[in-house]
Amino acid sequence: MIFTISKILFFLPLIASSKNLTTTTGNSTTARVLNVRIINGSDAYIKDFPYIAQIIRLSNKSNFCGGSLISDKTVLTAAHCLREDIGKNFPIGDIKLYFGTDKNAVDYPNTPYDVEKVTFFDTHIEKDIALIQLKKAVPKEVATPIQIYNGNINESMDFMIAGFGAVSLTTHKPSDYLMKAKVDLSSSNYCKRNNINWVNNNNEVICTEANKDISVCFGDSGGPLIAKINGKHVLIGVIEGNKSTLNPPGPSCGKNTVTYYMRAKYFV
Ligand SMILES: *[C@@H]1O[C@H](CO)[C@@H](O)[C@H](O)[C@H]1NC(C)=O
Ligand SMILES: *[C@@H]1O[C@H](CO)[C@@H](O)[C@H](O)[C@H]1NC(C)=O
Ligand SMILES: *[C@@H]1O[C@H](CO)[C@@H](O)[C@H](O)[C@H]1NC(C)=O
Ligand SMILES: *[C@@H]1O[C@H](CO)[C@@H](O)[C@H](O)[C@H]1NC(C)=O
Ligand SMILES: *[C@@H]1O[C@H](CO)[C@@H](O)[C@H](O)[C@H]1NC(C)=O
Ligand SMILES: CC(=O)N[C@H]1CO[C@H](CO)[C@@H](O)[C@@H]1O
Repeated sequence: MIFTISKILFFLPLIASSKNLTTTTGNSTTARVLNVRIINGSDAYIKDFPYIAQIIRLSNKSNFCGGSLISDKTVLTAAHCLREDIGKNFPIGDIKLYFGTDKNAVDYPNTPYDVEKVTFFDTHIEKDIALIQLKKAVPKEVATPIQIYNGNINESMDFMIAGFGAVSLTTHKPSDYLMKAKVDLSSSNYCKRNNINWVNNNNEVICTEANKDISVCFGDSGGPLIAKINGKHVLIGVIEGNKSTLNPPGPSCGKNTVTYYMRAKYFV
């Protein structure tokens, strides 16, 4: 099931549907090889994305959203991962975070981390970015934080997204394994047309478009938009939502879509 359109969002958030826990079979080696139905992304390994957080809601056993560890006790994610609407937060006790694994923690749970508090950044308009303070620190052996990039960004940089997002256009099921895909910054008319909050890519909202047939809308909401600078990952933004560029609208994932992100440096 896909989340309904939030009042302020002009596109559909990338929240993953819940998974049927009883239907997962096989061992990880076998499953990993077979799990190649992702929308043109590729397998990602935890050693390359050691800051990845999985956000799971206990009440509906759903790998709901992604996030990025930015200090040993702090995770950056999307606001719509933590609330239905302004003032209607999901209960903190219902949210658990998992680190240090590229397997979907719904099926392969390791140590859960509890939420101490959440912080939002709304001003006169709603901002789809939030911080989670954890009750206890994540040890270095489990996960290492990613640094937020403070410089300007441009189209010649290498950008990537990673997450456990939907694995096909027809099912909204999350992936069993962490996946990644390259994305390209865009400043096309579609970026403005689909989101009035987009100004340019060195502002609060960033826009990317599908590179050829590679899906740009592949990660869960809340997950990272990463740049690779001199081989090192830096955090640029938080995955917010995707939208079809076709008229009438086609699928909002894969070809002919734009994806929006909230730029981390303006908030943290
Ligand atoms: C999980 O439950 C909440 C209500 O507590 C609901 O808003 C949300 O859509 C559910 N998610 C899924 C994937 O079922
Ligand atoms: C979930 O699993 C149960 C038991 O195998 C099955 O009856 C049900 O149809 C499944 N539901 C979905 C949505 O796959
Ligand atoms: C698990 O994977 C191993 C190694 O590939 C294989 O030998 C074994 O048969 C698999 N077990 C199951 C239950 O699929
Ligand atoms: C793009 O940004 C990178 C990293 O800051 C910088 O090295 C490069 O010179 C910039 N390129 C352009 C065309 O501005
Ligand atoms: C995935 O890539 C293939 C081959 O380039 C393309 O035909 C297909 O449309 C792509 N899938 C999506 C959902 O964009
Ligand atoms: C990967 C992903 O979650 N893509 C989503 C983009 O938005 C549409 C509309 O909500 C979903 O159908 C896709 O699953």
